[in-house]
Amino acid sequence: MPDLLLIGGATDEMLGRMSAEFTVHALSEIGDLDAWLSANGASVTHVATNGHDGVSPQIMAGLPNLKMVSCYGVGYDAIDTAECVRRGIVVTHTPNVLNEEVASTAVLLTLACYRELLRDDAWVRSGEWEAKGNAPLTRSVDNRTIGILGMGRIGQAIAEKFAPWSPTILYHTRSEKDVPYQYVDNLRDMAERSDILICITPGGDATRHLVNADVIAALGPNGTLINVSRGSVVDETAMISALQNGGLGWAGLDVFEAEPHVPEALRALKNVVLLPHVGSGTVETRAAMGALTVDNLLQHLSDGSVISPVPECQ
Ligand code: NAP
Ligand code: 8YV
Repeated sequence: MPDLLLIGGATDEMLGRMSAEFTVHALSEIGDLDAWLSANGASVTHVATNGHDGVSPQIMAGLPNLKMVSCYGVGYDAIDTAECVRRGIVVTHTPNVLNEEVASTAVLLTLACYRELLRDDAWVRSGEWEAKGNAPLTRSVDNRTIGILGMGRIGQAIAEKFAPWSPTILYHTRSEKDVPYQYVDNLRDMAERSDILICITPGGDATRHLVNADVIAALGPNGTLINVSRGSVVDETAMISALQNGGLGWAGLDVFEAEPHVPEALRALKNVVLLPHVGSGTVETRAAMGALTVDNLLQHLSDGSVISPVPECQ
């Protein structure tokens, strides 16, 4: 059977299907990686990885006959696709099957910020309700202006998911899309016009710190920043200082610049809701992502084609 290197975890279902067709080598069980790559690297033709771990330069270099990388996740900024294209390695990912889940996470974070979910939960648990009476009022999410940075598969799902709250939807991307929302060609202008700014672009160099101190200042003291894209899209240092000094009202964050490290200064703030990168993290959606990850591997093995290549490999 051909050899597959598994980077990161996999569900039992994924492992079962992969093991039926490949000899699976789990990176987590390899002690001396250099020695292992020298002894076995040449026989590995397939890699299964995820959006966090990607494929390190050491592993890329140690697998001279690699033919395919299947990524469990739609974001693939941790994979050097330019190098894969140069070497003729096909890269696949898992678009679409997670759109609705990540959109739900964006709505969840927005509602949690606006309705002070964490503060009010603590109000009940701590006994403040009995001791001090009713909790202070919160703000309504209804009829807000929502600026969406990134209007691809998930951005569109987010816009649709917010419909019951009757928002005005603006969006910013590099090129205008055929969608029923208002395009704003300047991100700072969009932030200035928005109550809520939601980030849902890919990560990587092209989007690094798009949301900088200037954009955050434009969103302002009554603004809410939601990030479900990649931590690198937001200047975390600028965001933290704005949240500390009242320059930015609230933030709902699923992603961080140096995951899983989250700065203590951010953890200490009351005006943030923090999630451990679980935008797609439900049993149902992860099963669909896992199925597509393995379907891509098995199809490539059977006839050399794949179902969902990344754009660079199409
Ligand atoms: P997609 O369909 O490719 O959409 C990406 C959007 O971003 C496009 O509208 C694109 O438009 C825009 N964009 C790209 N570069 C930009 C730039 N420099 N400035 C402004 N806009 C830019 O991708 P998707 O499927 O919606 O996924 C988006 C990202 O969400 C993924 O890559 C991943 O990083 C993240 N994600 C996070 C989670 C989570 O668990 N939190 C889960 C899934 C996905 P233009 O090309 O016209 O600019
Ligand atoms: C996953 C994601 O958490 O798809 C993505 O881009 O960020 C998430 O769905 C991740 O990729 C799984 O490792």
